[in-house]
Amino acid sequence: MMIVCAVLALLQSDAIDHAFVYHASERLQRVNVAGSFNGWNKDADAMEGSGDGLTWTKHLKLRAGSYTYKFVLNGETWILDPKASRNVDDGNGNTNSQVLIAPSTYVKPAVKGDGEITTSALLHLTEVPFLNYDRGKLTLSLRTRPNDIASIKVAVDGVGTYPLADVGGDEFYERYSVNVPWDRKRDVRYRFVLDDGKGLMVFGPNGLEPIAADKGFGNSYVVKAASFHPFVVPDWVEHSVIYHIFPDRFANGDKSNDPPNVQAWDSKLTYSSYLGGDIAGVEQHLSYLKGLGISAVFFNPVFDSPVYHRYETADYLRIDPILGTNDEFSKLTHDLKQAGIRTILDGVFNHTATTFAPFADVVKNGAESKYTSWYTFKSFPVRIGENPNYVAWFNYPSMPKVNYNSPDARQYMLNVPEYWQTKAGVEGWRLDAANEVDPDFWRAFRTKVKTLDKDAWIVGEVWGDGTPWLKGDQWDSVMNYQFRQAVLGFVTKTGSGKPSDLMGQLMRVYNSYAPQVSRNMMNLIGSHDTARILTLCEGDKSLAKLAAILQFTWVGAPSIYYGDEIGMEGAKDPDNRRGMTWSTATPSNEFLALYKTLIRVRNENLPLQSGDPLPLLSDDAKKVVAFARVLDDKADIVAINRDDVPENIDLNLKTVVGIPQSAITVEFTDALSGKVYPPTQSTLHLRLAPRSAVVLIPRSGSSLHSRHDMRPSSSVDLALSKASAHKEPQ
Ligand SMILES: [Ca+2]
Ligand SMILES: [Ca+2]
Repeated sequence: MMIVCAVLALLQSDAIDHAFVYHASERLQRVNVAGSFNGWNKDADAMEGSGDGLTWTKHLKLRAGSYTYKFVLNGETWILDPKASRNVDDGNGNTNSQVLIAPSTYVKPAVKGDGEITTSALLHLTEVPFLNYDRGKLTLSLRTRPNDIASIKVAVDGVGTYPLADVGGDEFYERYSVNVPWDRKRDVRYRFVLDDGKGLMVFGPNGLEPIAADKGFGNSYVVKAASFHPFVVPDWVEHSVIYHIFPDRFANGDKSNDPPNVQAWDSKLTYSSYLGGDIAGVEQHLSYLKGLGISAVFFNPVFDSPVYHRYETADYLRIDPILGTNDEFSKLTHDLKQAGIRTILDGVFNHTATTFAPFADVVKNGAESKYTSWYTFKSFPVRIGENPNYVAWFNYPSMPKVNYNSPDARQYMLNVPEYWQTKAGVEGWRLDAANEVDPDFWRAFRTKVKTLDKDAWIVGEVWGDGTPWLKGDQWDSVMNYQFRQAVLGFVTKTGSGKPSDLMGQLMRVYNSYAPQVSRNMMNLIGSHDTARILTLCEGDKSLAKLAAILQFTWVGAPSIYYGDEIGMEGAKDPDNRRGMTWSTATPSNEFLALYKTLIRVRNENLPLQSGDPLPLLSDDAKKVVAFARVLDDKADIVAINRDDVPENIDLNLKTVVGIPQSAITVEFTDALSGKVYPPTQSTLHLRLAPRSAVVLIPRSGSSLHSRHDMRPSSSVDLALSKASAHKEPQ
């Protein structure tokens, strides 16, 4: 309890009063401010108007950070702040005003070695992401003010002292981090030792103290081996490639189960079109899925529902008859499993359909129903229609929100994973609108799912930061829309196209989670909720391909939205949900060829699945980005030229901290072109065609050192001289 209070005090000390002010040119009835701090809710923060209705002000307590916002005039007109210091593109073509809230303690500039440390910025918690256990190492991190402290070490009682490395940050906070080997058998007692030029200071749970004031190994954090529970995520995910199927639109394998209002497969879509896709259709394309090399399928909802997208569930224990039967589905999942493909289902637990039996019972019996506690009714009888008299998702009358304070509702929903994991061997759940459901329900859900199958995967739908749910008690992963945002910013014509933006955002997202969670991310470049990648690239195939290359080489499990692998186009919903164009899924399809290569390359190379990311180059002038994926003594190297002209780059790998020397002095093969790069002692010369990439894979047994062992030294000299005389690849 005390620890919790201390943490709260620390976090609250960050809250800063900020006044949003808007000067109107004509009298307004009301003005609100909506932004990233209130979920873009246009009604949440009403501004206070002056008597003449011209000047509007709202004070908000915000934690230090960067926020985007707009003003909403008279409840309907969204405008930028005319006095904003900066307006920023959100990557989807929308521009918002941005405000940076600096902590109040930042008035004096930070300087390294001046003896002054901004204590309000110092933060360490004995939980993710400040403390994490992964692959035999304990990672300890400290948050500080940027450019403030000359050196930081962590002293581990009885073990030693380790220097922390700067692992990145933002305008306000820098993160320093170190890996300490830990066998999880002994307790770990540690504290941070800060040197800023006026004697060593100790930072621990009691705050910052001069080291002289410290008795013994006091003011230390303790991790008890016996009670420590590492955040373990299913290991198979990082080794997987996911294929995302929208059931009504993938393939119609059984015309006999089509709904009466079914449309032609290639017809223009509305928000209520049925095309008749079904389980038989997936079954009939099993060899296609297997041929792609994917290892998991994520299905959008498959349960009985009154709507084609099935995000309104009428029966959680029944496959929609338009798709097939429970037994057909169970046969499919087992056939998939036979082909090495796991099944992930879409769980819509936030709300139900109004035809779901418990809700329908309340509609019929009103206050007398035994199901009234399953939802939040404001009055009876139930009124389904505009402004319903019950809590509903976004106030949509067709989506009444489940009340998880009801033990009966909770019990029923917890039975759902049990049924499908047992019946059909389902191995993962994607949770719809997951950030809106009571976290207590997710904790119970996790316990249930993992008790049935400790390797089952739980991935939440969150479009932004997923850290609140990714500390080990709720989910394993999120749909990584932040990854998509970074990629779009790089490849689309409306994005900045800057390698430094791409790498900065990718690393920021990577660092915000525990490494095992980042490797477990569901990395997508499109979904049923977004326009397709090729359309966002305005039909420019080379740019869409670069997005795919990033998806398959960055940290996290790639998730292919059906049809992206054959270059399908589609603007936002409903156009992004077209029927799969099977006629174009041919060997001559250039996207299909690339995707198959990328899937194979990823499947065959462990560093691409499990390696740590290491930025190598972000050259904004050349528009070239390069990074490595380092695993043990191996490093795969990816370089991408976003520019319209060829670029030459030199990667001086020897100077990069974090790449083992043995991973540099090897022969590399570009997995995309097959071109071989002979071993070099330090610098890799690359000539990159316009809008192209190389994915360099070390050839096993090709290192200079292993050659040295086997051959006379002159061979090594020859290899070296070849490397130094090596002409740029054409
Ligand atoms: Ca300082
Ligand atoms: Ca059908």
